[in-house]
Amino acid sequence: MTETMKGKFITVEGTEGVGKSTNIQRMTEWLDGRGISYIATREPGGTALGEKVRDLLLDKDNTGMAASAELLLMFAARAQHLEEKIIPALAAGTWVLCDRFTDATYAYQGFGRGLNLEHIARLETLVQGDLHPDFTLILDIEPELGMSRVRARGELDRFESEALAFFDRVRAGYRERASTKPSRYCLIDASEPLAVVQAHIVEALNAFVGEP
Ligand code: Z5A
Repeated sequence: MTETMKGKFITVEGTEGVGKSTNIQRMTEWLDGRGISYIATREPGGTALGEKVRDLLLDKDNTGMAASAELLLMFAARAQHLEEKIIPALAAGTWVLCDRFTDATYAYQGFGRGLNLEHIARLETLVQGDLHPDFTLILDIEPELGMSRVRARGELDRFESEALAFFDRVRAGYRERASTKPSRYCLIDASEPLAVVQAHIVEALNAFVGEP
C-alpha cells in the first residue's frame, strides 16, 4: 500500500465452496456497523471489462486455455480493476473489500497449475507496483468438503471442474503464503458451522482495527 492511500484494502481467499460469498456478506455488516465507507468487489471481474474476462476464464468450453494465457488474463482484469476501481476508492479513503486478489493467482496459477512463482511476482510488480492488501482472510477447508458444498449448488465452472488434487495444491499454496507473513494473513477453519466461522471473522476484523 502506498503512502497516499487512505482506505484499507481487505481481501478474502480460499478454495471452492469455502464460503467466501456468504462470509463477505457478514463482513459488509461489520463495516456498516462501524460506519466505514467501502466498496465490495471481486476478481476476476469488478469492472465491465474485467467481467468479460471473467466469463472467458470461467467458461468450461475453453478447455484448451494455456496456463500462461490464464495467468495473463487474470492480471489483465486486475490491471483494469486497479485503475478503474480499487486505486480511486482507496485514494478517496474508501475501504475495498475484494473477493479474491493476487493471492489467488499464486495459489491457483502458481501452486495449482505449476507456473513459475517468480514470473507471477514480476507481473504482480508490473501491475500493482507496491500496492498490496492490508489484510487477507484465508478461509481454509478440506477441498473435498468444499466441493461437496459447490456440487450441491449446481453446474460446475471451468475451475470447479478440476480434480481434487488440483485444489489440494491450491490449498497448500494458500497455507504457505499465510505462514510466511502472519501479520497480513488470517487463516480461519471454514469447515466449522457458519456461526463459528463468522465469530472468528469478526474477531479477526476487530483485531485488525485494534479493537478487543
Ligand atoms: N481465480 C484464479 O484462478 N486466479 C486468480 O487470480 C483469481 C481467481 C482472482 C472464480 O472465483 C475462479 O477464479 C476461482 C479461482 C479463480 N475458481 N473457481 N471456481 P470465484 O471466487 O468467483 O469462485 P468460487 O471460489 O467458486 O466462489 P463462490 O462460488 O463465490 O463460492 P464461495 O464464495 O466460496 O462459497 P459460498 O457461495 O459462500 O458458499 C458455498 C455453499 O456453502 C453455500 O451453499 C453456503 O451456504 C455454504 N456454506 C458456506 N459456509 C458454510 C459453513 N461454514 N458451513 C456449511 N455450509 C456453508
